[in-house]
Amino acid sequence: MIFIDNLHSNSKFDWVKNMSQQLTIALSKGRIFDETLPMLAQAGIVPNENPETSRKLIIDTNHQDIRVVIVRASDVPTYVQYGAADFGIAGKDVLIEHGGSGLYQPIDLKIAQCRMMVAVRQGFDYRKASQPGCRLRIATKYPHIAREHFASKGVHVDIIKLYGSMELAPLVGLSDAIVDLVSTGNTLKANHLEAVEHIADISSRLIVNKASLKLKYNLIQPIIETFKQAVAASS
Ligand code: PRT
Ligand code: MG
Repeated sequence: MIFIDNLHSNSKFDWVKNMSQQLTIALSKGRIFDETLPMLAQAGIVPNENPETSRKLIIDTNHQDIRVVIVRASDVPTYVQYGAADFGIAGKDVLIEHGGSGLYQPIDLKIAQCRMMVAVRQGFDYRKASQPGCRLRIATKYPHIAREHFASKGVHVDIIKLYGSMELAPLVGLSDAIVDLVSTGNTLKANHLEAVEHIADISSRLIVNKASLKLKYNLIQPIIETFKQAVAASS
């Protein structure tokens, strides 16, 4: 409730309220929205609707000056970078691909955790196929991460950019391997694929527009503090 007190009683920052009172939070629906809700609640912010059941893209909250915009997970950094949202939450996978420019990333929220992996058809001889000097076809939604990974191993790759269902690519001969996120491993198993290489541990970060942080400091800083406390309490 620190946040609510600041919002209403910190007269020192009244000029900020007069200048631009609205705070816009960019979230993707699904796991990030679900895992962010408890942290927002600790900061005293409660969305009025559930994006899974509502078709609205702008969701009001219990504060008339705070709203949530629902965007694709990979679009969250773009909304925050251009200031269309003051802050948002995005996976490290998305942030690496985006480049993170213009974004302040104060906290690893440790939510939506998973691993970026290389996976192949069960029985495919990946060790042999990925010797330095070899050439592999990789299907992925993450061309930047995949390119960096194989460059560091000295393996030549042809990257095939996909937007979803990467698991299909090796099954129909589109690629030798995929670079994708793995959480339980059930999707790989159901499609007779296996993970053969770990690239990175992934979790979601709070991202803040740098100008918003300066101009709306008294609104945003207490939220950052509350999120930090929530992460510390859960780890
Ligand atoms: O789904 P959409 O195409 O709209 O976008 P998105 O996939 O980017 O969004 P969303 O909401 O699915 O994921 C948002 C963020 O959650 C990602 O950017 C990751 O940081 C994080 N995250 C955590 C995951 C997973 N776990 C995950 N398991 N994102 C995707 N997956 C997918 C994975 O791509 C694979 O298809 O789930 C499948 C594997 O799951 P398991 O449990 O079967 O291993
Ligand atoms: Mg998804």
